[in-house]
Amino acid sequence: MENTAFIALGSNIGNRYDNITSAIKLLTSHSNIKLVNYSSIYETDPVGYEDQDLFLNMVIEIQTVLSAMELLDFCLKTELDLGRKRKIRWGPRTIDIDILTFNQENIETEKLTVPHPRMAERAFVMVPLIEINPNHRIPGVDKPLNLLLNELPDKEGVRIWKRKNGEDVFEPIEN
Ligand code: A4P
Ligand code: MG
Repeated sequence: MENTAFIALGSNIGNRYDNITSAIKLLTSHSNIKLVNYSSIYETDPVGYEDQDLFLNMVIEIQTVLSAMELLDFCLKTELDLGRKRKIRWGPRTIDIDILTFNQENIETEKLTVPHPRMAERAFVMVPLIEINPNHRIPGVDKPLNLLLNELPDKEGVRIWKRKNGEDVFEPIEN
């Protein structure tokens, strides 16, 4: 699987933990997507629009033979699968799946922008990303991730919710 992608997951409607872990299960059920690393789950204050519930956010690292566009399509399909499942009860926005980086590529099409244009401004992305790969490079951004995070105003709004390694261990997929 020659391509490495970092993917951000977020949910603030319904059973957030269920939405996030179901998304990971669905994504990695694809025979051409392999989960190689995942962060803890963080509970985060909403950014952008205020009047909504707290999010759960995390970042996963995958390897894939899919192209970036094929990966996006599968992410969108997964969003739809999960959104549809809960549409009646919870409304359509149960899960957000964003491709943060795809190898070290810069991609700019109508459907896909990689690296994700807002990732470096968002503590809810940077904190879990740094947890799994502190040396990760965002193409086009020279600063190390921890220096970027230091400059962000909303980092207090990101709190550990379920630790990857600790008493509160969780397994997003069963092997
Ligand atoms: N698209 C383009 N580039 C990408 C990419 N790199 N990854 C296109 C994924 N999709 C990408 O996405 C709309 C379209 O973006 C897709 O059809 C795809 O072709 P969307 O997820 O339906 O729309 P959106 O959620 O309004 O946009 P986006 O950019 O995902 O939203 P944001 O900016 O990520 O904001 N606060 C907290 N604490 N935690 C959160 O997770 N999330 C948001 C969503 C706001 N505030 C938040 C959080
Ligand atoms: Mg999105």
